[in-house]
Amino acid sequence: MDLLTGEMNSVAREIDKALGALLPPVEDYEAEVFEAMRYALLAGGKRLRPFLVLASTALFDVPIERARRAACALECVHTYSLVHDDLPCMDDDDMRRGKPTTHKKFGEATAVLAGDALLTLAFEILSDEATHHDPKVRADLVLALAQAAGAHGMVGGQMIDMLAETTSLDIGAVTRLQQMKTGALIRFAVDAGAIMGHATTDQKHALHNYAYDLGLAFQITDDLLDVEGSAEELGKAVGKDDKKETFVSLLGVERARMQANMLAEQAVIHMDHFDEKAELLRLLPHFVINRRS
Ligand code: GRG
Repeated sequence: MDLLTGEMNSVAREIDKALGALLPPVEDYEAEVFEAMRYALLAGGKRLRPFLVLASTALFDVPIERARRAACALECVHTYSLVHDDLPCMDDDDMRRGKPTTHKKFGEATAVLAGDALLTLAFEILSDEATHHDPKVRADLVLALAQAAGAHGMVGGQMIDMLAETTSLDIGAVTRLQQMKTGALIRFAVDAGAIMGHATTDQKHALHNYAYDLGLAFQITDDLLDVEGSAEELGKAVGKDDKKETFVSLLGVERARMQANMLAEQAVIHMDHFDEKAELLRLLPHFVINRRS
């Protein structure tokens, strides 16, 4: 197993354990929603965003127990977005991470509540003193995640995505939509490193540019997988995007793949600002564009 795969597997195990401990135990009258949160959050997943938080905080030697909490908060928001995105009123999906979607298993109302509770749990984790002793750092993390997840970030991107079903978007609009819908949380991952590590302005810019290119490369690959991947490998339905413009519908398969490769190479170059501590961040873009799930 190569260095990156080994590290990603080990981060996934570590994050699963930490998330399990942060979730409320399944008891009392509200047990059903606790169980749905657990079901959605501990259903597998690549844990790519937590990995990015840990890799970017490691650049600044942030203590791992603090970094892990920020990583878990981000995964809670990501999982909430998947739970809500799968609902019948949005993408109406039956499978996610190789298992029935949360609303298929627990019903729509409980899935909505589980998503809401995961979103709010993220901010509870970040604002707890255990995440950082300095209240300014905690407030900066909360602000950055709220901005990434909210109306000018992921939620806004999802709104434009819904519009894309009835309106034809050009490449600029699709890029903006994806930078909001998928890119904003990826940017938060590296922002968390910069905030907790008190990065310099140059370091912040380098990390931001890295996340911008990585996020787009990730999304182009997602669009390619929607066309070329299999439901077995992806653990979810494929061909869901055939009614709206995507990078693949606008650029074609070959140009989309070339664009993803170019973005991945560019992302690696942004890491020239850092020493050997950025090795995992240098390896990640290659993984992102070659993934099969
Ligand atoms: C409902 C507010 C709200 C937002 C939903 C992110 C999103 C917005 C919807 C997800 C739909 C989707 C499939 C987007 C494409 C990119 C993406 C986020 C893929 C899933 O992320 P992975 O591949 O998933 O990291 P795992 O399961 O590995 O965590």
